[in-house]
Amino acid sequence: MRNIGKSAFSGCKNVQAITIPEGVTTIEECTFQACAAAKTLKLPASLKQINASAFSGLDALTELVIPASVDTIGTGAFCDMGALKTLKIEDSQSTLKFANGQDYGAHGMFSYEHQPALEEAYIGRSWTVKGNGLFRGHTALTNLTFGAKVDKIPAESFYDCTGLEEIHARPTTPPVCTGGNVFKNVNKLTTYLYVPTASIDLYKEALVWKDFYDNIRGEDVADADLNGDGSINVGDVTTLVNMILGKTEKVPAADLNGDGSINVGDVTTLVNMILGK
Ligand SMILES: [Ca+2]
Ligand SMILES: [Ca+2]
Repeated sequence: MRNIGKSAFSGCKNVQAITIPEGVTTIEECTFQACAAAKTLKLPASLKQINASAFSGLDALTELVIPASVDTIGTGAFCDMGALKTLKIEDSQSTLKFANGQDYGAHGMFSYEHQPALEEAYIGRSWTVKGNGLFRGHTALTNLTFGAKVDKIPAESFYDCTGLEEIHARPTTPPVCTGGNVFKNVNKLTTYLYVPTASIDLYKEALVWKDFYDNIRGEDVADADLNGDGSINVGDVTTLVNMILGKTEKVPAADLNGDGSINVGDVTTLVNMILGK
């Protein structure tokens, strides 16, 4: 199965869980619209395209994960998700394309009106959007994280996100903010910005990020994809061993077991991760 037909499950009010099988590449318009009882949604790693209103009205869903494979998201695909608490857009080197942003009338993508319970967002890749900032005016959002692969942030993306308390930026190079309005009206005195310790000075000099100057803190997060190729496998073991042998520079992300040093214990942790233990 590659494709699920337009409106195929639209209005299925008793569906509690939606799992879309591996191999599916496109979710057509309105496919799962108003499946208001669905508490879980599992999207496959094969998915490329989510069309307009595909999941709008999933009013019981609390968590949404957008797989790294997705490259386009249609108008209002995630509207009216009253219970949605966390959003995760998985890490990818490629850019995610949104059909529209907040200023598209009632069809805005992520807005307080559509996901009033959304507190936490993890964005693992760069994105483009038609219209104004993707999350503009999303006052419920308190905790925002950018994955290490994000390299630019479009204008007005978080304009008026006045509820923000913590921003975690994982990229070692500060993402380029298009224009100065990315965090307009976000309180720079009460919102903390956490960045990799070795990059604090870079963030203190970078456009937009420097506005958080006094509230920039160091935070190093373990990341097993040590060679940065998007998957965790034997290649990362090689990179880690080279770090331990002094052939490659050690990075804080390599402390996978969190004991404060980078040594053979981290190799064990990594091998166990690869073996799924
Ligand atoms: Ca890797
Ligand atoms: Ca360690």
